[in-house]
Amino acid sequence: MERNVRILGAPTDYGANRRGVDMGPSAIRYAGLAGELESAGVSPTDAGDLAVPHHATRDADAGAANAKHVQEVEEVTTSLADAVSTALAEGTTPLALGGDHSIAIGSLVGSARDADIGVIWFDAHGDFNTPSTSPSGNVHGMPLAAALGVGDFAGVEWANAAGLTEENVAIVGLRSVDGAEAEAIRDSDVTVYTMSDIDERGVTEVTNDALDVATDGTDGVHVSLDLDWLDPREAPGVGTPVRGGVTYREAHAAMELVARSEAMRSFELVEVNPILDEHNETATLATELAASAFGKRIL
Ligand code: Z70
Ligand code: MN
Ligand code: MN
Ligand code: MN
Repeated sequence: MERNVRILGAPTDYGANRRGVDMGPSAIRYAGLAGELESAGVSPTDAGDLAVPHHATRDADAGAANAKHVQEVEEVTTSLADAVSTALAEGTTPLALGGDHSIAIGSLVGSARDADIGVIWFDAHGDFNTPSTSPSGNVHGMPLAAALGVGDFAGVEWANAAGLTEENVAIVGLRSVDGAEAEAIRDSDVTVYTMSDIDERGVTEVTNDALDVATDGTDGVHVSLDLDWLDPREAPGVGTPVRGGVTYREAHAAMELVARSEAMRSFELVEVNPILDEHNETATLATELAASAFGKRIL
């Protein structure tokens, strides 16, 4: 049976420190997302964009210094969580378009509302800060900790993902982590594969191990793809580029393994920043990687 994919735009930059990622959903659509998904043999329906409060209507310094715009993040992620869980209940696969990575709180809460899920977090960053550890106060550096209820996020109902536990979370491609954040990751039961692991063992073996972690005893996997997972040479249009990321080929290989596992129940593409991009190539790459994740074949 053909898989139906529901595209959910979340044009927000409230979790990030710079403007531009709020235009990600437009750029990804303009790059040809729907056509790429069709070429992967899935049937996409675009549900449009979620309502995001306009910057002009909000205090520029809203939120605490260690959790900037947290109220706006709560508003956006709460509506995304509802849209994701509704999409799943209606038999479709939600594909959320960021926006900054804070939207993952909504994807995870929604995907784990009525199921036990695992997560594969393809990212240069750990996104495991809490307001107490964050050097920036940007919530896009916190979504994994938030969904897992780590530290300050313990018992924060809007942010905690019910059917998600640390044992089923794998971070892949880590190469930039803050001091106290690293400590929190080490103290957790999350599994981490750094870029060194990919260097030593190859992206195929690492991704298969990550899939084992995320599928162990779960009903399905949420795949969170931060485009800064890739090397900035391949993906220049991101807010926080970090040298030494995966190549074009490695990224496709990983997404093809995701497709082959048939375990993906929800997906997101985040941190595309069209203002910093070159000829929309990062958005285009995002659409091609989505096609690979949904099973696009050459023959
Ligand atoms: C840093 C912080 C981050 C994404 C940057 C950066 C976090 N650790 N996450 N870009 N996606 O501010 O917490
Ligand atoms: Mn991220
Ligand atoms: Mn990142
Ligand atoms: Mn479990």
